[in-house]
Amino acid sequence: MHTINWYPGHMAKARRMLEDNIKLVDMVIEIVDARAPLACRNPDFESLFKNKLRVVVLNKSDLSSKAQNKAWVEYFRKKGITAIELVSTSQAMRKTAVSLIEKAGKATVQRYLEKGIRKTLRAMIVGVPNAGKSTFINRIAGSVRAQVGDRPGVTKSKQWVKVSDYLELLDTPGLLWGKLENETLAKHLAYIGSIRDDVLDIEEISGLLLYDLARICPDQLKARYKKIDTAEELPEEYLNAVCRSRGFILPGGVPDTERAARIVLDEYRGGKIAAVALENPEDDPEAAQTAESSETEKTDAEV
Ligand SMILES: Nc1nc2c(ncn2[C@@H]2O[C@H](COP(=O)(O)OP(=O)(O)O)[C@@H](O)[C@H]2O)c(=O)[nH]1
Ligand SMILES: [Mg+2]
Repeated sequence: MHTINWYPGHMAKARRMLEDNIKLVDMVIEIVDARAPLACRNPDFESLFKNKLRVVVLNKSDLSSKAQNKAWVEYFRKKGITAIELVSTSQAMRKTAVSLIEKAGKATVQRYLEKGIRKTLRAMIVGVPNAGKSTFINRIAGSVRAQVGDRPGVTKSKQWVKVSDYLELLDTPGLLWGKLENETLAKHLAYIGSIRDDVLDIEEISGLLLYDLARICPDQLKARYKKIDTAEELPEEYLNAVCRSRGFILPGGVPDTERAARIVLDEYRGGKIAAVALENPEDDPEAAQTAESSETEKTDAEV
């Protein structure tokens, strides 16, 4: 798709920063959007995060379906990676997140204890833009944030948030690039707001989103935008139908497709259209390959 010919210049810089920060941590917590876990991840992670404890957070799980969240947790479990569904915006998430992180680090902490070392595990949050990294960190940090920042020797730029007795979290998240080389997955990244809208043709993107949603969740789409015909084959016609549904008509009877495009993207990203994922585990093009290598990955990750 020519719409997303975006090479992220700032991503190259983000990657260098990430590589530096990775050296400081024992654990990497990947925040992915539960609606598009494949798009949010990248094959580079395997080498980048080698020898690190790893946890995947299916964030915004409130914007997907229970069954799909469950299937994704299972998908990661088979790869030897602990995953949980989370809603980072919810007050109640702290307890769930902390127990997950503790569980993932437990064996390592135990190994150190056996050698007489009281190890403080250090973790960092990584994820594509808009996945919910800042929200996650703020929730986890809560009121303990100030206390940690005051510790001597902690510079302003690298602050550690104490999560539990033996876990600290780097308060600056690492920015990751998603799967831009795959057109379908790049499109998903645009839908979920991980690619800046100012480098996108938002009318084209929202037309494509509506077209895809007409196939994934036609009833909910029609409930939201009454004039949509879910059998329509032309993406741009979906946007015109939204204009008619909402009365976005400019003087002269011209549909205000730009306004409709912004509204559709906002409503989709805010979870107002349907609680459903764009991707399912069986969409993984590397699924077959992964099944074969899952044994070796498992021993690495289950430390
Ligand atoms: N519905 C929902 N929205 C979330 C969740 N987590 C984060 N958000 C929203 O997603 C947007 C991006 O979050 P942010 O933490 O800034 O993402 P970052 O770019 O990865 O740091 C914000 O509007 C958050 O309120 C979640 O679990 N559910
Ligand atoms: Mg942020």
